[in-house]
Amino acid sequence: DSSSGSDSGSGGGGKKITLGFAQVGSESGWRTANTKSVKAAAKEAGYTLKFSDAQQKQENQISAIRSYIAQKVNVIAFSPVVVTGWDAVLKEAKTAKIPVILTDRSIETSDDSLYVSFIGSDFTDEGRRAARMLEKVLAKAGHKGAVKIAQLEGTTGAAPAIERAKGFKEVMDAEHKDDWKVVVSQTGDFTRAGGKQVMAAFLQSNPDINVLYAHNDDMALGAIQSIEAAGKKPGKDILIVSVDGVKDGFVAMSEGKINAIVECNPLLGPQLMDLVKKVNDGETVERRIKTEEGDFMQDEAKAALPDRKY
Ligand code: GYE
Repeated sequence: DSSSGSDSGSGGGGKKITLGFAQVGSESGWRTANTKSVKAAAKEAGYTLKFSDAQQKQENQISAIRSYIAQKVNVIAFSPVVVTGWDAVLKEAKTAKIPVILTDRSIETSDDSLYVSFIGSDFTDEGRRAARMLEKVLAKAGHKGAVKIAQLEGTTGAAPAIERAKGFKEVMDAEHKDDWKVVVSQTGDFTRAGGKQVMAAFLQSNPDINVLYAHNDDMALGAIQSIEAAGKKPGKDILIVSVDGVKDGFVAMSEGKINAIVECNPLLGPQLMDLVKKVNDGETVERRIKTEEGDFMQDEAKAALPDRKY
């Protein structure tokens, strides 16, 4: 290929790039699609990919990153399960001169030099968009009176859980203080099983809930099972807004069981591989790369379903 002849040691050039990718886990449909996208794009780009699944445990991700450092990969990318506690291992990567890219989720650190770029969605904005979708859903349902919201939070300490709650609350506090109230809020760990279990408990303690805001589709799908088991109609007795837009979410929406979905795109692979190449070549890259997304109401679900890519 045309890039040959520029081999400059570990800097890349004609050499095959080795990328170490430390994935969060396989907790949701979103994650499955994200993993597929990363693997396919690495293959397409001709990189050697070292991939690990941390099963939603930070200590597993830290060991995976350490092993990538020991193996002297060219670039490390990872999707941090929680926001805090990364400085030590990222300093080790820095000392070893291995650039780190954050994908999907962000971290909290006082040292900005510990990663070169962060590619992924704006979760606070997704929270705001979820509140805006709820406004539309309530108007469409002709809902009158108190809005008693149950919130299924994502993994405790994870950026999407913190920020999706924050963005939603921002709109609620600013514009709906008198009529909306989050009456129960708990983590369902972004899983179907978690959503099902926590929703069952919510319905026991607060049988008058009339809205569910779920931080992802999988928890909404689990919750739907508990709502039905309690003899209620999801999408009618309990209006549901969730985030992601995975296929199963769209199916439930086309069946009238979810009222609106805020899209969060997991197909980050191709953009990530471009970024890896630039970083490996020593180019300066954008510090923050945001993904473009849409919002969907129930009446758009059927038409959109055949075109869903994940
Ligand atoms: O929304 C959820 C997944 O970090 C954006 O993680 C991601 C979230 C996604 O488990 O389904």
